[in-house]
Amino acid sequence: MAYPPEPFRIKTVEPIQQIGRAEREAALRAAHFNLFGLRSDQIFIDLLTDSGTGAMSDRQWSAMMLGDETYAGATSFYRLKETIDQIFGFAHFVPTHQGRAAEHILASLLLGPGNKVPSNSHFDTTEANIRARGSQPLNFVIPEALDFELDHPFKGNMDLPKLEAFIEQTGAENIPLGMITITNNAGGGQPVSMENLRGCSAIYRKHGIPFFIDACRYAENAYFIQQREPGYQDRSPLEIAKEMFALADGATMSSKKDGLVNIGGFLAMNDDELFARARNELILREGFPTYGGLAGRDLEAMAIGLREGLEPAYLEYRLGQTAYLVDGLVAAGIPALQPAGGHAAYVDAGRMLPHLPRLQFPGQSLSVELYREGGVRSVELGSVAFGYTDPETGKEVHPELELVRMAIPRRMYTQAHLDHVIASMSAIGQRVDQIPGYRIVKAPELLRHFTAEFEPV
Ligand code: P70
Repeated sequence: MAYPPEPFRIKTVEPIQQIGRAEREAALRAAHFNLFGLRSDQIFIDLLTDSGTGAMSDRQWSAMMLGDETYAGATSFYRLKETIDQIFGFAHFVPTHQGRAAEHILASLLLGPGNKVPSNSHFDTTEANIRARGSQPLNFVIPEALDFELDHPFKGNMDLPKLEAFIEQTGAENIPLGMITITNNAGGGQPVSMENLRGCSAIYRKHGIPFFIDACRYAENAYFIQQREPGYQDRSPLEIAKEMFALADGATMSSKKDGLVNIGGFLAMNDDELFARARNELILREGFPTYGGLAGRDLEAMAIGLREGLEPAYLEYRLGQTAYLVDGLVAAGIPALQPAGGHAAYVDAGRMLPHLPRLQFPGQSLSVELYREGGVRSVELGSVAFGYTDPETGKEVHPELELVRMAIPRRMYTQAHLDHVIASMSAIGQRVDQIPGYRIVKAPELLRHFTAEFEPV
């Protein structure tokens, strides 16, 4: 496997440093063993998220100087509109300050108590926005997604027969919204094939269910399609993106991912009447429809970032870097999900720490240990982030996988940084049986991973 060199050189640098082991231990205690509670100057390499943490290009920074801060009708909006129209092709869109604001507006317009919303896998904020309306999120990713070593080109695919059976059983009238996440973040950043998107679209449309794509990492998904799906080798990521979105009725987007910006997102759709309501809701919650909670300069950065995120040389480097991290972990004997996804390496903490029961949160434990070992911040995506108390039985429900995710910010870290991450994980691999479990001391009801407090068992 060749890892292509960065298709850019570095013009601005931001110093980072590793604090000592005793200081890291104190930092962990002060943060109640929740890595969200750390200060960034306590972290050496921050792989908490690829969301809004990447480096902008010189072209983006210079475009920000052209930001038009007019309240209504800013030219920056129209420059963004040109980009979004070209890539996504929906009849309407509104900017939002980030992805969850788009999700919130969509959920508030379509969902009510007792409704169900299927997807391959909903991510945390989407799931929480659905639950917050009294509705139920459901995940129908293909069973191959759970097999960590299975080589499958599109582990993000929806299980179409299962989706179809679910709709027949539940009744389309109880499903006001159908979704799919590309790439599938909760399931390893794995792509969805065009064939699967087509099948999904056909099922939703047959039943008259509005089909919205959670598009955060759509460019990475498009590149995987080009590389892996027969018939797409000669199509550009832009052409593939257009084809994907033509299958849907709308999209929610966090541009903090494949839009290559530090803040921003949007909600796009075709339906005129729904859009009129979305616009009113936006004015109530976010701002006027030509800025939607963002500054004019943010719209400019997004207009350029969305285009840069689709450049083939960038995508080749980007996915190569993720593969480098995954290959390094696997070579060190760490159970990392294969094949590599788009934006992150995912480790099966349940398998790496088999002595810990799920209620001692092996994923939390491994992510704390990675910080302790190497000053590296990752995120737990297991029973803390996706576990919940069943409202009917009062019992704790665990997700299928107990994951730790190391997400790679875009255009930020080098191969040597990733070597440090691999070496830190590898060192933990030598002493797994000494690693303690954790218990939750305090947690809110929704999105508890962001603020929960823990202590070692
Ligand atoms: C991430 C962040 C955000 C996200 C997403 C998908 C598929 C919607 C959103 C919401 C969230 C996160 C998780 C752990 C630590 C820090 C941040 N994903 N759909 O890293 O978008 O954040 O803009 O409201 O992945 O995966 P937004």
